[in-house]
Amino acid sequence: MPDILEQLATCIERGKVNAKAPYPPDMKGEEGADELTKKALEMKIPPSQLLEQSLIEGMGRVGKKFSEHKVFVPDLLMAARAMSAAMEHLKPFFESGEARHIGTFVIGTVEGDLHDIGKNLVAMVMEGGGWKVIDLGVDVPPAKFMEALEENPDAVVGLSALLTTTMASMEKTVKLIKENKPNTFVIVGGAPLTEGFAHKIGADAYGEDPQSALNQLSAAAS
Ligand code: B1M
Repeated sequence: MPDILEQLATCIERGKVNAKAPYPPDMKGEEGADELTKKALEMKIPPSQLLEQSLIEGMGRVGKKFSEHKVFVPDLLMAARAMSAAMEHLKPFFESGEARHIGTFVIGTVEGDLHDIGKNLVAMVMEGGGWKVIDLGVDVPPAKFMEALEENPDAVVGLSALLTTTMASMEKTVKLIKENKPNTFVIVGGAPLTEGFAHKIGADAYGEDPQSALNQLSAAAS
């Protein structure tokens, strides 16, 4: 792998956004995801290689450490920022079709629930994993998920719930999706959930954390 790809993967993993960014302190003054992505594109490294070997690789490393409780929410947020800085340079290639997303992921926090921190982390890690993310926000009624599926028929759906009371709206949402689009892959997650609950309500998968959601969806897509 060219050195620049490994350097860029490290910037994503460590959350080094650009040369001016003071974080992380041990990388102060070094080039970050912003400059290195630009340089790699100038070196004619294909955007898809950049995406897979640097951006997805870096986010994968930090996501795995998060699952293992070796890093925490702020580390994941900084990694996502570095990822966004890199993605700004890759956007034109996605728009032209030169680079492709793995698939489309529609995510939202279910109706009645306003918690979005975990949902946002899942969205960031999925984006970092090469998925196009459509984030419907919080307090999303079941019908709004269906609307998103009408517009993106091949999308997979992620539902988040943080309240025991809103687990019921999660069940309602899964039911509506499965009744109307039985082939849609649905993954659910959130602190009060269990794998058993996910299966009971008819979801296809339970994501314990963002990385586990990414791994399961990427496996289902391949
Ligand atoms: Co609320 N709240 N809250 N709250 N809040 C909890 C969840 C609670 C456990 C606190 C408590 O009582 N100890 C409790 C729920 C009890 C229950 O039902 N079992 C609770 C309550 C009761 C409430 C209110 C009802 C309080 C009130 O008004 N009386 C109210 C409800 C409002 C509503 O939603 N309608 C309420 C409001 C709020 C705030 C608005 C103040 C704020 C939310 C701000 C926001 O999200 N923008 C808030 C917060 C911050 C919390 C706590 C403190 C933190 C939640 C959080 O962000 N955790 C929480 C207590 C706690 O957890 N210590 C609490 C960090 C986040 C990274 O973790 O969301 O679990 P989490 O996401 C994880 C995984 O679950 C997973 O990945 C993430 C990363 O590992 N994951 C997925 C999540 N979604 C996934 C989807 C996937 C896969 C994985 O696939 C699709």
